[in-house]
Amino acid sequence: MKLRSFFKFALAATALAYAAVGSAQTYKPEYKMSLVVGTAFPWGKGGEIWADKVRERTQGRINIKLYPGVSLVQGDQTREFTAIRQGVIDMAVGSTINWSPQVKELNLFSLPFLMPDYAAIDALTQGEVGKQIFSIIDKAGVQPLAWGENGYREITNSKLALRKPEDLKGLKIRVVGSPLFLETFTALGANPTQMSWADAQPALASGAVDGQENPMSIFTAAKLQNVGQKNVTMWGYVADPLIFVVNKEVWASWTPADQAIVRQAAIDAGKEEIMIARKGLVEADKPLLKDIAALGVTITQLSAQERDAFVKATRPVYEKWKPTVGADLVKAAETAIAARKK
Ligand code: X2X
Repeated sequence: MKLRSFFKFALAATALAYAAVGSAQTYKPEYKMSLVVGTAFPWGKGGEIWADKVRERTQGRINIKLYPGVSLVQGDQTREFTAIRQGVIDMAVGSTINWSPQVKELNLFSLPFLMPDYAAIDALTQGEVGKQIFSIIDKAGVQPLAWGENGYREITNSKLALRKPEDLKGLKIRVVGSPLFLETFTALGANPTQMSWADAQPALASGAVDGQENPMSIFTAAKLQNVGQKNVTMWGYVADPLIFVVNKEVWASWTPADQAIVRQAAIDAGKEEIMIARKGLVEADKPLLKDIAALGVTITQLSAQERDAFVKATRPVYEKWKPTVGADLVKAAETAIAARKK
């Protein structure tokens, strides 16, 4: 080898070595995944499934640690989205409700009685509306990858079996951190109070609040019957999807091949998580409700007419929030739901 070509070779080799080291250094030894609840819940389980698949399929190149209880933002779930964008959190499986203070379009799923059944949720998340929402999240500075599900949020309380809006009068109900929830429960005549999930459980236990609304999978895993929640009314007024996301800088630091692995793992985990979240609620005899009733909980099913009274009472809130969510987006959602395969 001539001296000049030797130098050229050495230079190229050095550059290559630097490039290799450089890209290796952009991979962190561990990535932090934020979740509101742990692996005893379908939601936390979904996060675990995602992390396991990624670790396996990348041969450990991407190693994820779970942080349930939104501990990376000291339990304040309404700050989670900002923390993901800023890089305090590397990735998350988050509820549309908790991110709606920053991404107002996510209030779509919290419009009372928008989605009458599971097919309606799927019509949104698996269709054009889902794509639009992902592009909005992307523009808001976070990389969206897949959908999961927390579930239909049923109303529970310690006082009585609710059958009509008037039954809510004066009941102190804990709600999550979007103003839409305060307005919905105020319209129903209840006395809503906003607090984090971490604060909700002691507040229910002490009787500081009478009731709350959450999916039945949350009810069972958190054992809400032990904090006075002896009455459940199945009204299916709102369901919150979950979204699997990654911080943008973290996303950009991965090779395209690893990005594809993480995305596919999120899609696979999301599908599994949705099945776990719906387990016991989609079968004809709804075994999960039987299990809950066996714990001494009264489960109230509303007739179509009874449910309609709740729909009517909350309709002004739905109308009021339309422009905030985006009139076109709401219209697209209503159209997709009307056209759904049941
Ligand atoms: O706080 C709640 O109610 C919960 C756990 O369902 C959410 O994080 C939206």
